[in-house]
Amino acid sequence: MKKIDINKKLNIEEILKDLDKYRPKRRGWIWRKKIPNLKLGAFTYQDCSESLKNYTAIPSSIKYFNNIDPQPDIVITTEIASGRFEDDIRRIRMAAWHGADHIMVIRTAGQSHFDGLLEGTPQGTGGVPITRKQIRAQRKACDLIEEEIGRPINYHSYVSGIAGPDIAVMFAEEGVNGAHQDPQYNVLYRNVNMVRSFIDAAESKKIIAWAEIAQIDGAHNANATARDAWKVMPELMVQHAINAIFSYKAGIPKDLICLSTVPPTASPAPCMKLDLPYAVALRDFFSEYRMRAQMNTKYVTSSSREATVTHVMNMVISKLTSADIQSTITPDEGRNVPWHMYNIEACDTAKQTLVAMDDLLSMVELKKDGYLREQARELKERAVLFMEEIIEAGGYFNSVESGFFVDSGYYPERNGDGIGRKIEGGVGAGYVYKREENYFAPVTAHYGYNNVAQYDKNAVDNPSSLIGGSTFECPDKIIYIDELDDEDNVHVRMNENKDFRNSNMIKPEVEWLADGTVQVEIFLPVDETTAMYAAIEFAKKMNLKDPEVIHVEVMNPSEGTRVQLKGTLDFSVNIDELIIPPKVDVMSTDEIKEYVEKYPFKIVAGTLGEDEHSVGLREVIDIKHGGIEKYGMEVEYLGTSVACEKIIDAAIELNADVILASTIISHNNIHYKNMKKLHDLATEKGIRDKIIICAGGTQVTPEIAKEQGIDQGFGKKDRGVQVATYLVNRKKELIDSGKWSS
Ligand code: Z97
Repeated sequence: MKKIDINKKLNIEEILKDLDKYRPKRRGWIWRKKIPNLKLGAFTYQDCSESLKNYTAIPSSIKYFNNIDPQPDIVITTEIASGRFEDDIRRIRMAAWHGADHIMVIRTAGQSHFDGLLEGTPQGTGGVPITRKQIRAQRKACDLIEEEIGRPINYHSYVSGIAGPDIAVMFAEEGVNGAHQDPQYNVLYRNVNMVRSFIDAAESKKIIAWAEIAQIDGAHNANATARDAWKVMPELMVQHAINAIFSYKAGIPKDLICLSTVPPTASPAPCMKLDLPYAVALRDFFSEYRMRAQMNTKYVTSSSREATVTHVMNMVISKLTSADIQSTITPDEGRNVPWHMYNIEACDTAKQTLVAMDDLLSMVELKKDGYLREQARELKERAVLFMEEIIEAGGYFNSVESGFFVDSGYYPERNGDGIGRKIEGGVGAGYVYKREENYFAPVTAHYGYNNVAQYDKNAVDNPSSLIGGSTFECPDKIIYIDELDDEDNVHVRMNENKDFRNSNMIKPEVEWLADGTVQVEIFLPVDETTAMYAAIEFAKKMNLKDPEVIHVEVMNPSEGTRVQLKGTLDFSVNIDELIIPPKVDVMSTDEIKEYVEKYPFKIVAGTLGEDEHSVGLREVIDIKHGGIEKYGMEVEYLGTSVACEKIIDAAIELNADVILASTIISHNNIHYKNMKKLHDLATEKGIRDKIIICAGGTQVTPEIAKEQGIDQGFGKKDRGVQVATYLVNRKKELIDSGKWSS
């Protein structure tokens, strides 16, 4: 398989080629490798892991920290859910570059009710229907991307619903590394029959164990479903307990059993007082297991700002209680717009926040007594009480039938509004049969009674040896079915947008290549309702098709409202027709400083003639505005309206090697005249070849400046760094060419 060219787009056609023969490079979940005392740039990190080969650092790093990209030791998840797996592959690559190493593929709505495996690549809504082809293509892409970034990627989806065991088998065959598996999820939220769910779970968990898949449970769904999420904390612990011990007994090692923890509440509730004791109680109970920390999505709205704060607060808890996997849910949850940029933004939020708290636990300790511990103890006691009540009621099935779960009461109080399911009811009821006495499955990773000895006593521990290996041991036995649907398949979809694939034509995109979607942010000085309707009108006039408000926030009921809307554009841009001016490279702060230290600069500066406009020049000079002083260049500022003669005399007197003159006024072409005058005077006084003369101003360009005989001109967009870069390069040039002695 060809490696990815890091400077090129992923070639999806190439990934789809020969998929029938593709085998995943590895199986099993991989944790990050922690590197204590990791030195990066000016800093030493304690809770970071191996750095990436290729990455995109957060913006401040690119600008101020030499592009370092410390990777926390916690695995970072991103959820991929556009409905088209071919576009999600591109999103996986972007997310991986930003620090995600756990790619969770959301299944299409209600897939739990499909009673078998789907084939092909149907387009989904709210996720993709999980099929072998999609999984294989994405695992293949992950295999390539992980080489590119230099870190393993854990690929993940869901083993649930009626076809749970079938999916587990396919995941094991295809090298899937993580999976949600929790029969309680099926029972409570998908109304799958409970007996069937638990039997299926036993088989699925056995297979998950064989494939060394990390398992995440489903307790957090109670949190998201409950009316008041903080009231179901004891029940969440009970659900974790049931699935954790079940999984362990089915053979999954404890360090691959991950509790899906969610801080139950969010600000404006005093969330730390509720969420932290809960997290501590959970760690007390389940210290041998792993914690997958998901953010609170229950109280997420369409405000991306608010969601980000919740996410960050949740990560404080993750850090204080040492979570192992950090999820990154985004405003997508509140808006139902799973867009590339929000996936990536949330990965950056996680990375930035976790790195910010590096080594926090060496400075801060959770109190061993007082409110935190009392509260944690109280929660644990109520959880134990809940579990005892389940046993009293005759076990889990009876307690579900009695509506114990997701009740809105503050346990042990019950409001009688829990989710009740019938033992004999639900989807798939009545399809559980006792295995026959001679039942036999030639599968080593098989759960429960499997009458092998009658065939071969030596094969008892390895039943698949009787058929020369099952698909797990002999992947060549896997039957790969390609697209069966002529209309809904990846080739048809890619043909529809082929004009935008590796071409010079581009269109905006948020989820699918060339979907044309854009987001517009508008502030209108009116109330909420008026603003929403007015925003749609503005969007229509901007030629946006199907405009839709996705977020609205009142700034003040009378003064105005902020509206975010989305819409689509039905035109494209030809990038070959763009006129892009060549990029002027600027030097890094360190590079300039280093040079200035070796070759100091003495600069005289002022605004010329009768020009009183000093703001631009001051910005170029002053350290506070990022001006050239910050690089150690010494500047003698002569003030405003300085005569050309005076600047030249000052330069001679101070033995300066640079003159920076500002000339904003341009009537009568006075700026031309003054620049020329500077050059002429310097020549007259015999210093022209000893001095670099630069001028700046709104009407100044390098061409105009040079025409007047001076060295360089700077315009509106130039700042200190452009001027400093030029001065360093020019001085180097003069020294290298022997015109100046060093
Ligand atoms: C998370 N944001 O990170 P279906 N089994 C379990 C689940 O939790 C889920 C499914 C199956 C969430 C992920 C919600 N969880 C989204 C234990 C879904 C999926 O394909 O929707 O039928 O089942 O956990």
